[in-house]
Amino acid sequence: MKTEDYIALEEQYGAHNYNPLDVVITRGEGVWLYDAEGKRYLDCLSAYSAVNQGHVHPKILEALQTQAARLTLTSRAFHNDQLPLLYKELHDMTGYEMSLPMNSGTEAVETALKLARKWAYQVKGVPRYDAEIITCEGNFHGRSISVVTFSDEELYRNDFGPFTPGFIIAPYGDAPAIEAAITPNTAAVLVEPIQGENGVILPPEGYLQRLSQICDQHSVLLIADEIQTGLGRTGRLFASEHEGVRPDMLIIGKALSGGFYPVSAVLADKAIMGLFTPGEHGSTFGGNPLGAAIARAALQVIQEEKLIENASILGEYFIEQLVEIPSPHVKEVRGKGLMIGVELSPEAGGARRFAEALQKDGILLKETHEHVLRFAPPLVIERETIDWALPHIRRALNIP
Ligand code: IF1
Repeated sequence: MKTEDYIALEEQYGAHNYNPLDVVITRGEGVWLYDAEGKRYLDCLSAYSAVNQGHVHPKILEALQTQAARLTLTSRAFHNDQLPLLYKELHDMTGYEMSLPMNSGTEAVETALKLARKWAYQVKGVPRYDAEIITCEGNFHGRSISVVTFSDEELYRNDFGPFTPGFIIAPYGDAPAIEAAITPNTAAVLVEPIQGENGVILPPEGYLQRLSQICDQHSVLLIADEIQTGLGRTGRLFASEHEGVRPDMLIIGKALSGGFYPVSAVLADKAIMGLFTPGEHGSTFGGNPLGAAIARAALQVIQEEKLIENASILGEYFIEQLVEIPSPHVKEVRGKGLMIGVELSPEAGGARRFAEALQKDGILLKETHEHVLRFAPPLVIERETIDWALPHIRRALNIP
């Protein structure tokens, strides 16, 4: 079958909840993707940072194959021999005393919201059910009805009401605005250290630190959604570390499985995580042995192949090189590590056509919020590959 044949099937039989580029990917290896005609592309999206370890990483594949041949799912009615090891390895790697495994990032976000509300009632003494959670303008935390409740992107909310009460939206990057939104009923502040979907928006220096101080002063939990920024993407294990902040709850997903399987988790210390009692929360696949074995291998790859350092060094290099590219269309280049956004001016006519120009030159990425090209290759990328890409990016950024 050819590209157009696959696309025709999708057009006829699939829900149209996405508008993908006209490319059909059939194979991935490291930073490279191959389409139905065998054309090679540099992946600069990494499945929104789920493939930090590179496509089909052999060590993670081996862990999947070995575990899948032994045991995939038992339900949490019984223990299994992989989850306890993942718990311990997450503790050793992140320093958090406990974790709760889920599947999608949205489920982990919902888990953190439930836990924050429980903490508000049982520890802070907020009257039931008056707990409030403050979120930020421009946020993206997933697609469930409660989570899109606090999105300010109409596209994500349209026709999905009625919505869930108890959420407040405050400007992003503005710590005093968060403090002003705090009431005696505030349970938590939920924040992305860098807003990915909103166009790789970095808050002002010291923002997270200020947020952490404000939360401590007002007995409010700080929850960091590091589903996209975490696990090396910004050149540190967690983006929160750039400011020396240790959130009360930290949410991870995506690269936790290296893109092989949906695995997410909420990290917290016992004083918070210990509030969950048996039966109060869970999911069929949450903590299953196959996902746990895959996550263990995915975390080992990040450490053994020094992907965090690579993201830091090559992210700095990539940004420096992108800043040097002369282009009438570029308004700003910004990012941290290998989480990079190139914002185009409104006169450039939208980032989609530049993404299509890059696709022709063998580079795949996604525009976001109309005017931003997001460059987020797998963290295994090498300098030579960036050097290969730069002339193509220069050409694409100079189309008329
Ligand atoms: C889509 C966006 C990115 C996330 C953060 C939670 C989740 C995500 C910071 C939920 C998921 C994905 C979802 C996917 C596209 C992609 C995305 F464009 F939607 F916003 F990355 F920016 N927190 N992001 O980035 O995790 O339930 O998806 O596992 O929905 O189109 P999930």
